[in-house]
Amino acid sequence: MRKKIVAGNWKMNLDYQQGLSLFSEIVNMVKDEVIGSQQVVICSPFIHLHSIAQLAKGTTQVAIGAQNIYFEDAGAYTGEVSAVQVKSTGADYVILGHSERRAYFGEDDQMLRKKADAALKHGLSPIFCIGETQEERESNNYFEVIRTQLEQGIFHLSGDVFDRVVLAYEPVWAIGTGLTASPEQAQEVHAFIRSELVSRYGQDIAGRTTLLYGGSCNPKNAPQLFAQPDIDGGLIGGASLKSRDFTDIVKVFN
Ligand code: 3PY
Repeated sequence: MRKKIVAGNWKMNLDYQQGLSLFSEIVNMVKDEVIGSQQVVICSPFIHLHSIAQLAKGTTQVAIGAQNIYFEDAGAYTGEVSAVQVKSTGADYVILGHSERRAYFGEDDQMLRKKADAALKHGLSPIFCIGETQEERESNNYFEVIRTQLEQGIFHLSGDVFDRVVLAYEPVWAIGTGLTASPEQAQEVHAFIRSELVSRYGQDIAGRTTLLYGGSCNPKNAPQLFAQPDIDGGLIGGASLKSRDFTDIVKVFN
């Protein structure tokens, strides 16, 4: 059985107090309302990590993640934050390769593979994002784009460490646009990713790998998306900033 995960990506939102309040609301709602074994992960800005990890103590259902790391462990890299530092806050996950980081901060597959190595070396599970742009979808070569992102960015890992990786399919054309992939479109790509996993790592690991859908996922579309056989949860942007919406998405797995 694969782990079902609903992860919130807060992006660069919420000041320190707002983050703590939202997190407390989410933890309380999860404690009161979530009856399944799904894992909730909140990926906050760095400023919240330590404090929300303290608030999460006592609940195994809510874990903490960062949204980025640098690949070196320490040193003269002004403004960067390492995997060692993130792990020391109490976080267990980190989002890597989000399309906003690829587009605005020039992160390419070569850099991402080093970040994935650093994350795993220091006990963080990467939530590794892949997905095609609108242009790539329209020109019908999105499978090739996704295959390249997997091969160049994450498939260098051996099977024993790959077991700790979560993949998130986030079509770039569905991020911050209000457009969502239809359940059929999302399932088509998830099934393709699963088949790539089978070719690279074999049936067992492919069957155990959690594949999330991300891109304007909300309480309305989540039930149909999560009902697809190869969709094991979501990476949630805007809707993760509202405790009710986010918890309703988590509860789809109840
Ligand atoms: C979105 O839903 O817009 C996201 O980018 C989730 O990571």
